Amino acid sequence: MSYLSADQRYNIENAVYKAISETKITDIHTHVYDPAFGELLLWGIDDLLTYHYLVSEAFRWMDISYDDFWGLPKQYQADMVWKALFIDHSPVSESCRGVLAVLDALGLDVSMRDLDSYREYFESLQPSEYIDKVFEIANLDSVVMTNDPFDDLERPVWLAGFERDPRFHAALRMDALLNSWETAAPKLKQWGYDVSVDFSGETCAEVRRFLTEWIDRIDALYMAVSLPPSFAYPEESPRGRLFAECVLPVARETNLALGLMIGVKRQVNPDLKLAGDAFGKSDISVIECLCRENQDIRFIVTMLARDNQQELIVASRKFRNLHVFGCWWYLNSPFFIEELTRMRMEWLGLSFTPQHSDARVLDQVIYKWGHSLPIIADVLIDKYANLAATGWQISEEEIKRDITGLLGGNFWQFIS
Ligand code: RAT
Ligand code: ZN
Repeated sequence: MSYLSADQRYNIENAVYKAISETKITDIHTHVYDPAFGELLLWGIDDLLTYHYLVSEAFRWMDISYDDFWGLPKQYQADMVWKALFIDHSPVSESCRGVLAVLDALGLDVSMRDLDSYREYFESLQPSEYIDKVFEIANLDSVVMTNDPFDDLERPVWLAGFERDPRFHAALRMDALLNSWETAAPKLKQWGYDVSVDFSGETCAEVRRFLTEWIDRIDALYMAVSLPPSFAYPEESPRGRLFAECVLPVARETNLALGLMIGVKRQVNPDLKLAGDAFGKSDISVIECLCRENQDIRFIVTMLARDNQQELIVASRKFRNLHVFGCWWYLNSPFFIEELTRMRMEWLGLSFTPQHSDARVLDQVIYKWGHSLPIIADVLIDKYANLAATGWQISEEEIKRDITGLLGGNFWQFIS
């Protein structure tokens, strides 16, 4: 084992940065929408400032009741967040930094601190040209949406039909179905599925029909659900039943992967609305059991608790039907991205997908990727440098191949 010369490390750094800048990303989990969904596609400064990650931070300083805040027009909410987080205090949090990074990447002068001029800039844009621009800056090839048929705003758009923008893939999200069966069942009934809350009659067959029809309708790449830390498998509950008797059989029949996002404690503070969720540690033996008993089904899994990360990696080493992805939500900040990416690479090699954006506002893909890519690059550089120190030679093509895998290729291979 020898030490690397500065020149050797410099060459590796150059090759990694070059490959990263040339590789188009597939963002495998977002909450942005195909432009055909109109107002559901959020973008621009007021949506950036009222992102729920920022709202909960702002409430730590703002002197206003929850109800009064939510009663304000979006622009006034944005004004309050701007004042609390950017003017009255320095915007050092990851979410605040993200807003500034977006403005800067768009060529706006953040040193002016001029909210009105930022608004004017966005008002001058058309969504379609802006999508092209954002995809270009973020180096995105395509994004995967989160599509829940129980969403009253989203559902009619799918039912009416529209011409798809091929850059926006669909994922069938099953949160409402699996986590709120008591309210989901009557809706299914109203939509013509012969189901009962007590699971009598044809309920499970009808839920399978519902899932299959929606998979076809939206041309889903995968099915997905977010789950609480208490999620179990098997589980004596409506969710357990739906999972075992509807979701798994449909995954098997359609050969679609199942995305599991585990560890969210919904509505710890309901007054905060979307910003009111927290997280908890989950039981990894649930994932192990699921993967062991369903080896013909592929699972793409991310977990929200830092405490679950090492065991999730080990589970993925045991089950090749388990693909680990992303630094989810409260783990999507530089400190955690670096830790998770290093741990994963040291124990899984390159067989995982290090990041997704989870963007809710289109513009956020710029900063979420902008902040993650240098970290992923630095971890890779260290690993290639370790290899080079043994005398292992790596070509630019091999570096490009590896990075293509990490930024989407591994996901496509896993689900295909
Ligand atoms: O990251 C987020 O914005 C969360 O609110 C959730 O959307 C989470 O990512 C999820 O998909 O449930
Ligand atoms: Zn999400």
